[in-house]
Amino acid sequence: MKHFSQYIDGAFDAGSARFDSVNPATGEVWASMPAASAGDVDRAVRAAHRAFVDSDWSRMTASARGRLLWKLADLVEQQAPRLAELETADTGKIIRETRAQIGYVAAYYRYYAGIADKLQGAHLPVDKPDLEVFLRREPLGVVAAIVPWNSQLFLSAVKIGPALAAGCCIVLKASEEGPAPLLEFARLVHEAGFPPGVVNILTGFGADCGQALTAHPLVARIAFTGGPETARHIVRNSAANLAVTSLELGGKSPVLVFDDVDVDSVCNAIVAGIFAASGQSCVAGSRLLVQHGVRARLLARLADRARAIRIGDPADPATEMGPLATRRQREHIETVVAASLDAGARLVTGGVTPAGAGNYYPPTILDCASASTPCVAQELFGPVLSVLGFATEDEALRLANDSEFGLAAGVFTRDLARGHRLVRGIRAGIVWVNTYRAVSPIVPFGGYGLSGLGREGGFEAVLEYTRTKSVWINTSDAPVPDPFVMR
Ligand code: TXE
Repeated sequence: MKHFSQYIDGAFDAGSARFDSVNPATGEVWASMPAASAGDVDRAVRAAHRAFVDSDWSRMTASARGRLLWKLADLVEQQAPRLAELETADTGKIIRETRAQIGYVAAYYRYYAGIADKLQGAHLPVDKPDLEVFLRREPLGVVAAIVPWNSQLFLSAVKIGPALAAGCCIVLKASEEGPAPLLEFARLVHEAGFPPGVVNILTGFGADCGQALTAHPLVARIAFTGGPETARHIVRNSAANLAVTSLELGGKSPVLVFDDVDVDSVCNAIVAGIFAASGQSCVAGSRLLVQHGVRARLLARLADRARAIRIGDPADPATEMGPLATRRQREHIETVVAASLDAGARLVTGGVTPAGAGNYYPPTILDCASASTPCVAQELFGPVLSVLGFATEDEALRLANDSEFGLAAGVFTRDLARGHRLVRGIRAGIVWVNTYRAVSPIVPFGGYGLSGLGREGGFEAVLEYTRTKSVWINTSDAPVPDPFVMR
């Protein structure tokens, strides 16, 4: 049994209460985690506020901040195998994916390390004589970051990286599901040498820890990834501190496939889009929209490919798909799949929960006759692909936009003009054409509609952790004129 600590004000502590963490592949308790109380949250936010207002951090040059972030990136890279093992043990995400993703986490920290000393204000050519006006770009203050259980190291890098590059301090709440890699990451923050209070990492439950954090009066910025229901709660909660808030909330992303494509190559992209991370990914391409001419061929090919996926122990490098992170998540998927079959969907493959330990669920494809089938409308956050056919480009676009979400979309066609028309028409924050799932630190990430507010990744994400201050300087030696005479 492993024991993890939380990290507050530069020190590790066990927390006042604890809870057990279950390995999703075995169903066994393997680690004990701190459950942060409202008091722990208050301590962490006050430490972050002190660090922001008056500390080595608040006096540090932007270049020195960048160097610290760079050091953190190096440590993440050095410790990647250990962090990957912990993430696999605590979330069931397969070791191939955790290793690859943690390499990317280091790249995100490096990208933001480089931006720290490139944030600039501006000089404004104001329309008045004898006045110099410039804008200072200043950090917002204390950031409350909340992440869910999928990809915790990655989802926190896209918050911690820009927040620190901008000069903010941060209190991050890991999810109560699978927090081990983030609590271990806190050790790297410590080793990198960030002054106490600059980064605080807690884990605990939404109702007490999450609630106390997002309503804290000293919080100036909230960065959240999770479900839309929690997001609504957080936005209501933030009425207390009027914090600037960004929300990244998943999706029901469409993948549009036209008759002119190469079926084998598209098949690989679709499989990666929906079955990677067992479908527990905000950008999962979970709605396949396929033109009638290629529908039967593509479905047969996809079914063969899905059946060939090696499902098993997530810690085995040969495994291609692991369990779901929680039993609750699997039960939700079982319910929606059953309702979809009742509503007339045809089971192409999968759909049957295997016997035995662990939260396993097979790669599943449902061919649906109507957009109102439950699996087409709801985000399942699991390895379930819902398929709808279409005849024309207009129909494909209408179906693609028929969702309250709008995070990502894929378009597969060899017709360049059609590709561009669809890029313009699709309501989503990311559109991939003839590829799927590509990400980069340099490219913003975020959604339309219920997929959220704000952007993570890329340069503009750092600006969302800053505000401007307008400074007016009188350069004239003349006395200040009579205030009752307009000039
Ligand atoms: O998320 P929650 P869950 C979607 C996906 C999934 C559903 C629910 O469809 O099935 O959301 O997932 C914290 N105040 N996505 O239950 O509950 C909580 O402790 C403050 C999409 O995991 O939103 C955790 O740290 N915080 C998504 C975090 O919010 C609160 C990824 C997320 O939990 C809180 C995950 C409160 N009142 C789920 N209540 C994506 N964008 O990738 C809970 N939390």
